[in-house]
Amino acid sequence: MGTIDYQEKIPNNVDLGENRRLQRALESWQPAFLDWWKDMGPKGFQEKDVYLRTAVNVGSEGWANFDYVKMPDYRWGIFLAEPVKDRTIGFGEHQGQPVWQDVPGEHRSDLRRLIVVQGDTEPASVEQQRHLGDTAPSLYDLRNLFQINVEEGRHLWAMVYLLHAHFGRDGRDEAESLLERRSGDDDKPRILGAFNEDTPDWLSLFMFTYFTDRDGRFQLSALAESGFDPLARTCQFMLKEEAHHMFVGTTGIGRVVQRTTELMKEHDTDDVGPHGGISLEMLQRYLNFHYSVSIDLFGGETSTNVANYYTAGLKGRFQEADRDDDHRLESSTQLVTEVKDGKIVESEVKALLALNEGLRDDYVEDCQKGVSRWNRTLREAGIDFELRLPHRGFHRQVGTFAGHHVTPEGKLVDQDEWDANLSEWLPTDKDKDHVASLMQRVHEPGKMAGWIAPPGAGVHGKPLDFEYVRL
Ligand code: BYC
Repeated sequence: MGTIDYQEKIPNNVDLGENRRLQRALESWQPAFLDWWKDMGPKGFQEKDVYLRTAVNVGSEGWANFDYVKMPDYRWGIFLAEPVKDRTIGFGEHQGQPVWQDVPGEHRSDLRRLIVVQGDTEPASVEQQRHLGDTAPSLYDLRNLFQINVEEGRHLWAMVYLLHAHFGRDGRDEAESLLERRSGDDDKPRILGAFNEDTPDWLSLFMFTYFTDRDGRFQLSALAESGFDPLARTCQFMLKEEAHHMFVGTTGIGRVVQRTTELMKEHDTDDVGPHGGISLEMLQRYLNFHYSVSIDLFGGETSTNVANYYTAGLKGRFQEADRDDDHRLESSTQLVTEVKDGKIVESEVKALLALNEGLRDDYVEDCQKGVSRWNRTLREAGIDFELRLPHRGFHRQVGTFAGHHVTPEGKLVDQDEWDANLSEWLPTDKDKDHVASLMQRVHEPGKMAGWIAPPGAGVHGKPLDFEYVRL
């Protein structure tokens, strides 16, 4: 496995040097990317040394090299997982045929759309998180934030490479637009809903990395099955980095739960707010919000778009190869939950149309694992409270539930009942003010803010009081 040449302007394992036209296109995009990073990347800290992981090759040894780097000097490279010899398309009407190394003309616009939607989320998340460095609860957390940010930047590079290498002029235009849209902007917002929401505090960041990055895991896994091999291989490598982002979410929320239980016991109260903590009820409201905007990211319960993507061999299912069926789904059906005539019902639909819902099912099951783990912490502390994923119809903006009011327990209610209970279900202004009041920066190595417990271990075998960012 070749080590990436770090003297090159754009480190890569795609033989960029052999393709002068492509190299020039990417080199001309690079300054625009750096300008965007300067304007929209992490605010402050750009001149500081951060203990970061950088990919130097895609092998098991080389993809995680740790050292101090200043963020603007991070080498955003283009890395595809190693090709699988004689790989064939695993599903849809082209099943069994060799994978494509070039974009098939008839699937060009669908593929471009999928790549653009994926690419758009990456800079969006960096924009959403850009102010969080100011209020990091520890140096360890600050470093993790920056690790995520540089890697989301690299994931943008990954999609821009595909656009430049395979979509000609249109691809170059799309790559420019990826740097022009802005999270939350009224005139030129990011494409998907969750990526226009605020991430104003670290509780939101942990929820985002638990729930929204996990959508990334499932979407990338579905694209990693693609018959368009460069997309599949790109996503396979991105998934390795994605695991760390979800780890930050899982352990971040776990540490908040831990600290809350300590404060509850110490002060013999559920109301830990006055003691500098985040109550379990408040945590549940944040969870309800982030879960609901994240399950919206899977699209409608039934979708002809997704049926077309699947049949064409562009986007598969999570762990497609492990599924014991015909991988064409032309005659199978599936039950989906829908709102019909004012009721929540199960309807049988063609399985092909229900693939978004199928991916959402896999996602929901995975989300539950962390929730169960946090509940174990509560049980072990003798606390009679369970965190829960709300019903999937709760607070939805996309699909069958949009425009309906569904309680976290799954009951359809009218506007009045919804309004009367909203402050129990979603973060209130008071909650947000309280969480904001806790966000005080802690920059002394090894020290933690009072609302969160320390992590179980440091990064890459380093101790907790290691100077993860040299301030
Ligand atoms: N917000 O036919 P439908 C990540 C649109 S996260 C706004 O049901 P489809 C990351 C939809 O585009 C992973 N609009 O949708 C995480 C369609 O519009 P058009 C990102 C939405 O096409 C953290 C219309 O509504 N990757 O990597 O079946 C940090 C009809 O909908 C939304 C991908 O998403 C929404 N939530 O499925 C950093 C993979 N949902 O076409 C990174 C690529 C739907 O009528 N994308 N719409 O104009 C896809 O596979 C699909 O585009 C979607 C939508 C699953 C998103």
